[in-house]
Amino acid sequence: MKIEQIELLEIQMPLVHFFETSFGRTTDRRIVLLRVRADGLTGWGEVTCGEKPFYSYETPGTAWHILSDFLIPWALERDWDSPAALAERFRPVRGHNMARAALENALWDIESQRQGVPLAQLLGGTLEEIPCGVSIGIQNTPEELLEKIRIEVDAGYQRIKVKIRPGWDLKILEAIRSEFPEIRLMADANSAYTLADIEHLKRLGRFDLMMVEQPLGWDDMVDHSRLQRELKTPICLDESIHSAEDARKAIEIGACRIINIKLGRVGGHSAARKLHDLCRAQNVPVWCGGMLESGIGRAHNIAMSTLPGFVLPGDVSGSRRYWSQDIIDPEVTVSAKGTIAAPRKPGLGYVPNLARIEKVTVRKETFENRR
Ligand code: OSB
Ligand code: MG
Repeated sequence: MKIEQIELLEIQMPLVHFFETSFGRTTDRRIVLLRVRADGLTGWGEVTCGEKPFYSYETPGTAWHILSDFLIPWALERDWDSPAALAERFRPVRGHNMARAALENALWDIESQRQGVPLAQLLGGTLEEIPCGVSIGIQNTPEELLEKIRIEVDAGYQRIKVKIRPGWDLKILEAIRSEFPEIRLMADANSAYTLADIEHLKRLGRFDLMMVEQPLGWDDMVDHSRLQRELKTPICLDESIHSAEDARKAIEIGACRIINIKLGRVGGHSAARKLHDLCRAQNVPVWCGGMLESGIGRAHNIAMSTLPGFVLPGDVSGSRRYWSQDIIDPEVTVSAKGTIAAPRKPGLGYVPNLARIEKVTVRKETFENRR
């Protein structure tokens, strides 16, 4: 694969509804996209970091720096046999997984077009449709949250995840369960608690939650393993898992029973597949997390979610929940039974809407191959 040109673009789009977690509220998104031209084909990737270094240390600014000063020059220095070979070249960089994922994933898009198969198939995906859940942020009032849950349950989504933090947890879950006794429900704390809250967290056991996501430190596994021994509710790790190696260690010490895989957080499709394979061999269920992606990142998530170990509904949901108009055609839609059909066309299976992208682009830089 000979890369001819790489373009970095920053787009800005307001969310249809604010999204609030234990670390803050997001109303407007800034997203770095990457367009790669190679072998006469065009591939797209998305950097899935937040605007602020709260979920992880990466931001649009750090990603732009790491990509333009390191990863892009390396990608242009020679030809590549596969996207995995490029990912291997990135090894000297410590961390910055979301930056490297964007570039590697764009090459996966190109490679699947080159082979004339859907990206899902190239990755080894087998599911023809993926089960979908939604992640619902902290709202201004409990009533507004119940209203939001009602809308998503009626739309057919297979499970509801709500964000929790101290002061927005037991009472909220109590209210949800009294109105929705039967739904598949889980809670995501985004590291809002410590081991000192152990008695409090044990009370989550009353709500028949599928899991509690990342209750303790964003970089911790040891305390999570202590907590899991005391907790009936399965723990799912998100922030703490950056590789298959991390997953192996977490499983070995009993820090979780479920893992949320995010393409950006683990550094791209090659690493995500390794992590998936490891969890599958160990019978640890995985599901695909979300980062309020635009259509490009969402399409990559859909392809990954067709791998056979993605047995639980993920956070990959319809475009309309985020954007008045997404940047791909068609937009991502969800069936009445809460599934997204895996596209059957070669590549991502969704077409980037260039006019729409142009309209929301605020910064652009082009890197040409001069070899
Ligand atoms: O912890 O899963 C998370 C969004 C931004 C940062 C972290 C998380 C989330 C979500 C949203 O839960 C999932 C989505 O709808 O994209
Ligand atoms: Mg999470």
